[in-house]
Amino acid sequence: MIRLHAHPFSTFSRRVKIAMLEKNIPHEDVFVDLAKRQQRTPEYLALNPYARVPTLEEDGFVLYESSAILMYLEDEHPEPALVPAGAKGRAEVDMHLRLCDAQMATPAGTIIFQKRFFPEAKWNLESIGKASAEIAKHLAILDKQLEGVDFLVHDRYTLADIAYIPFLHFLPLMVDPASVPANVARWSAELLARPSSLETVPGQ
Ligand SMILES: N[C@@H](CCC(=O)N[C@@H](CS)C(=O)NCC(=O)O)C(=O)O
Repeated sequence: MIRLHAHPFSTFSRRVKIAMLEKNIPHEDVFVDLAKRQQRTPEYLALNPYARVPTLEEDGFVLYESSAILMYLEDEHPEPALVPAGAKGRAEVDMHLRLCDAQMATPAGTIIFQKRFFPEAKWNLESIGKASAEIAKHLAILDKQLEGVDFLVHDRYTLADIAYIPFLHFLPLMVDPASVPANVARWSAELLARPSSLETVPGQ
């Protein structure tokens, strides 16, 4: 049985949880209380020495880094496929996973963390403004890639889209909603409306 060590507010945990729901993979959720710094207990550090969630555990096999976990789940539970068959489709999904982490997750983290967990008086507006500009630049690139298609890779719902869902959820916190380009807005609305997205909406 798979155990998924995660936190419901964690964007990286949410993408794994969504893939597991889409693939209907039986698993046990293990809540890691980040607020109580449970990720730093000796027991958790023995599993994941980087003290982060998510971590997947399956019969003594331990894996962390959400993108690696997503690819492992795809290989072990290929139906329904969330990666197109063949080297090119797989490489394109991999490319988008990396770009999501490099161009979206990093600046998104700067904004989401401050706006969700700190009072407004403590926000660092300079870092938020810089992160927001980086995200806007990335959204413009995604918008071109989404011209005339519903999804990022081969016009099919894949892990590439799933990786973005937790960040798209917070788009209104990160950029002026009126400035979100049309194709990204359409894509985001479709992704966020899926049952697996609705089931994993983070609380307040
Ligand atoms: N690259 C990692 C990032 C994981 C990550 O940063 N997780 C955050 C929560 S979203 C975390 O565990 N933070 C705990 C901490 O920094 O103490 C992945 O893809 O899994």
